Amino acid sequence: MINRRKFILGTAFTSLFAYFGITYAKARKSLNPLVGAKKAFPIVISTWNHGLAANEAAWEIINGGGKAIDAVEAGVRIPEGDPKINSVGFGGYPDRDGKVTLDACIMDENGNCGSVSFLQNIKHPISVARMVMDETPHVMLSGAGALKFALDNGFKEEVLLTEKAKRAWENWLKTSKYAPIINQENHDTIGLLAIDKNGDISGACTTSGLSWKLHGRVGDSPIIGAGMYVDNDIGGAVATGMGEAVLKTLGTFLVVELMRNGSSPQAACEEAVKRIAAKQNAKDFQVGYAAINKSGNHGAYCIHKGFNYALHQNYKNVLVDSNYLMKD
Ligand code: SD4
Repeated sequence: MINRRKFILGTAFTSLFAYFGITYAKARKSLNPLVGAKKAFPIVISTWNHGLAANEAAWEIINGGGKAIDAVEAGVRIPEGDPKINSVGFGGYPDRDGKVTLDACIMDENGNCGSVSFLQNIKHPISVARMVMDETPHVMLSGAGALKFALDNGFKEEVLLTEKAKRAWENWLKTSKYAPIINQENHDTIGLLAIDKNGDISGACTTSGLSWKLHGRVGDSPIIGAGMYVDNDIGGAVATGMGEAVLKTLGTFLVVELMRNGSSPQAACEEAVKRIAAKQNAKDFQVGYAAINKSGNHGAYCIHKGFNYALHQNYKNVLVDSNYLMKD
């Protein structure tokens, strides 16, 4: 027979557990606004119109049950290998000395990351960055060291300066006027984020950087937290445009931290763009951000009209114009 005392004690304990359970759930929700949010993944999002083809390659992997980290690498390899794209990998416009120098980084759901900067003559810098992540105790390799690492690991040295890019460079040499150009040729660095069916997030970013830059210049794209950042508990962000402006604000880290503190991906991208415009003269340069949160909601924002992004969600792959800050 249950005596009265035991019964009262049992009820009290049950109530206490229930109270703390609810309080804990509430606290967790207030700490992380995404707990309990409706899921909108798998999703792939990437910068500019060359993102459409990249998204397709990434989606194929994710849709087949593959991991986000494999999808983001496969996705950005498409523009890297396309000689018609003048801002990424093979066919990228060179620096002022006629050298194509490449920057790339990659990050997985466990916070592992790899990066290469100032890498020459390797068509797929993202795969070298992946190898830095997977096979070394380091995060970043640069210049001659990155090239040696790539060659030691089976990558082939190739000429990346196409005839078209060479002609554009020779044309530029006639005046050698260096001015940042807004939305150069309407396509640029590719930054790509994906959430796989498991809900895991990864990101990749790869570029030949600003055309006609000083030899040795490295932009935001290979810097974790500048060109790209992922936190599997929160979301991810990618950046494109004037790398110096992104570097000065560690833009993608900022976007993810804003989301951690409760901002939607859209609000976080807007705040990060405003942070640049508040302290830098952003009249003549472009920066664009795209972001996703853990539930698969996305956002994007940029300084000037012209930035667009490719979104693959619900089995549709579409190009979307980003809203922008400077309306006139
Ligand atoms: C860089 N953010 O090297 C890259 C390139 C880019 O518009 O996106 N240019 O600064």
